[in-house]
Amino acid sequence: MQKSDVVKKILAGKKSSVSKLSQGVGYAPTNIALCKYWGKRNSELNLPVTPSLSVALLEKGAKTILTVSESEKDVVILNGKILNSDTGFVQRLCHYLDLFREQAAWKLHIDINMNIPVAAGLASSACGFAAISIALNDLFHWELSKQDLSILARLGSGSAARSLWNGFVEWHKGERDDGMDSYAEPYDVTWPALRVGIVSITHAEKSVSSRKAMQQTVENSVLYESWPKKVAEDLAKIKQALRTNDFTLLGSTAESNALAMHATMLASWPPVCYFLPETIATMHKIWELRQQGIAVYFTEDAGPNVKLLFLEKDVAQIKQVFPEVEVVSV
Ligand code: 2P0
Repeated sequence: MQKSDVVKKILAGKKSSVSKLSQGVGYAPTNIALCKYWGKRNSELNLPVTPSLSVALLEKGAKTILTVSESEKDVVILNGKILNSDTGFVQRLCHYLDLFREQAAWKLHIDINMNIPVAAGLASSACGFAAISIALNDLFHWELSKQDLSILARLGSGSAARSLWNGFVEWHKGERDDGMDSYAEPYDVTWPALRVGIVSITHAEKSVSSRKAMQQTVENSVLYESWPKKVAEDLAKIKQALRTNDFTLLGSTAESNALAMHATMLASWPPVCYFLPETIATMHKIWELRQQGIAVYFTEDAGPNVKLLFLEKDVAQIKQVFPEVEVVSV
C-alpha cells in the first residue's frame, strides 16, 4: 500500500483541480507528546507501533497560505525567506504535494509562517504538515472531516496526525494495513492551569532526523521490545491524571516516558543521543527543584531542547530559575 492509494481512498469523488491564483489557508498548533510516538509498524504510511498522546501549544504553530502559481516549480517561503529547492524540508514538502496533483497540473507558492524553530525537536514538521493538509482542504474545497485530515497529515509526518486540534489529543495506532483507523482525536479534558516552558538549548537543526533515529531504534535497540508495554502503562496513567487533575501523576509519567524513549535510542547502534551537556544540566536542575518541593517535570523530544511541565501558580519561581524560559499555555 502506497501513500497515493490512501490519498485516493480519502479523496474518492473529490476534485484536485483549481484555477490560477486560487488560495487555501491553514493554521495548525504544534504539539508536544506526553506519551511519545517512537517507532513505526509501516514506514511508508507512518503507521505507529503504539498509540501516543499530546498537548497542543496555544499560539505556537504554523500558518500556511497556498497560492496556485504560474511557476514551473513549487516555491517554498518560510518566515518570509525563499528556501532553496534542494533543502530536505522543501523536497519533503514537494513530494507530499505530489500526492495531490492530478497530472502535475498545478504548482504552488507555499508561504509558511512558523513561530518555532524548524527541525530542532519542537515539532515543526507536526504543525507544518497539519497546516498544509488544512490549507489543501481549503484550496480544493474538499470539506474533509478532521479525522480524514489527520490521516492525510500523518502521511507527511507521523506526529502531524495530532496537530489538527488544540488541547489534549490521542493518536490511535490502528490495526489496519491501510491505516484508515490510525488517526488522532481530541481527549476531551481541559486543564487551564497547565503550562509548558520551553528551554531552548539550541535552534540548530538536529544531526540525526527523528525518522532515521526511530527506524534504527526499532531495527536494533535491545530495549525497544519493552517500549510498547511502557507506552500502554503510561498512556493509562496520563489519561487518569488528566481526568483527575493529578499533576504529580501527569508530570512524573510524562518525564519517565520521555526518558524511556531516549533510553531505547541510546541502546541502538550507532547510538542516538539528542542530549547536549546543557540538556543534562537542565535535567539535574529540575530534579534539584523537585527536591526543594517545586512541582516541575520535563519532557524531551528528538532534539536537545527541554520542555518543562508545571502549573500556573509556579510560573514566577520557574522564571527565577530559568530566566530564558518561554512559558506557553495549553
Ligand atoms: C512524538 N517525536 O511523539 C515523538 C517523540 C519525536 C520524539 O513524532 O517520521 O517528525 O515524520 O513520522 O513525527 C518526531 O517524529 O516523524 C516525533 P515521522 P516525526 O512527538
